Amino acid sequence: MSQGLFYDYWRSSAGWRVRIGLALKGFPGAGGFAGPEGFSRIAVNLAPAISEQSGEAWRAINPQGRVPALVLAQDPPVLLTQSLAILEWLDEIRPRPAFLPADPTGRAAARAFALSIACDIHPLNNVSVLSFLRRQFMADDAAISAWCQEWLRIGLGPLEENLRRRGYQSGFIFGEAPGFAEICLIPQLYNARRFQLDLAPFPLLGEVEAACLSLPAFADTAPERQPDAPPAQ
Ligand SMILES: N[C@@H](CCC(=O)N[C@@H](CS)C(=O)NCC(=O)O)C(=O)O
Repeated sequence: MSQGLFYDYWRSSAGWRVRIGLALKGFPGAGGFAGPEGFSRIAVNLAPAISEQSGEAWRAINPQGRVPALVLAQDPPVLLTQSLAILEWLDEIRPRPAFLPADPTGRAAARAFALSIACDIHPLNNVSVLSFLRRQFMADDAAISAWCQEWLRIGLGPLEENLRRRGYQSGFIFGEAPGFAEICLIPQLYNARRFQLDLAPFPLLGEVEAACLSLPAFADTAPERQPDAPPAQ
């Protein structure tokens, strides 16, 4: 019997946030395998040709249709959605290691960094948004790529500047350990590469990424390591 079900998709960057969160908090199974102390991971296939997110079976569980989601094994079962709400919940049920700095000002800054990604960058590159651009405005691959790169550049630039102004040189952003900011940033940089954005103008964000990917909680939960990822070519 696991703690519940974790609905995810290998290439979902919001899902990767929760995989990292579960791993940092020491829940077994965050890398994609079930365990009695962890969450059993169930893949929802978001690939355009399959679009399980629009299917009745998944909508009956999560009316919003998005991943990630947790269904806690309680009576009755409890649905948790929205990656940042799930991360807050994880931080509340297992306070160590903390996802936020101790001081209120640091907490606000770390939340702002994470929200810039989760609210201002990620939604514009989402599957449903890109599908609508193709369907409604006949956007081809080049147009989709230009769209994604534009919003990524506009979003990542101020985050690079944020790090420069705080005198960041290496390691984690808000202390000795990764938290909300890094958990949102690393999957977003993965997405940026997927959309062929040149990351050379963001060297400090690259430093944060290197520090994070040296940790198993980030490396072992990477998209390609998930059981529903297609085999490497
Ligand atoms: N704000 C939500 C975003 C969730 C979300 O949009 N997930 C994407 C995958 S990364 C999704 O399910 N997309 C389906 C769609 O766009 O139809 C969160 O942080 O959990």
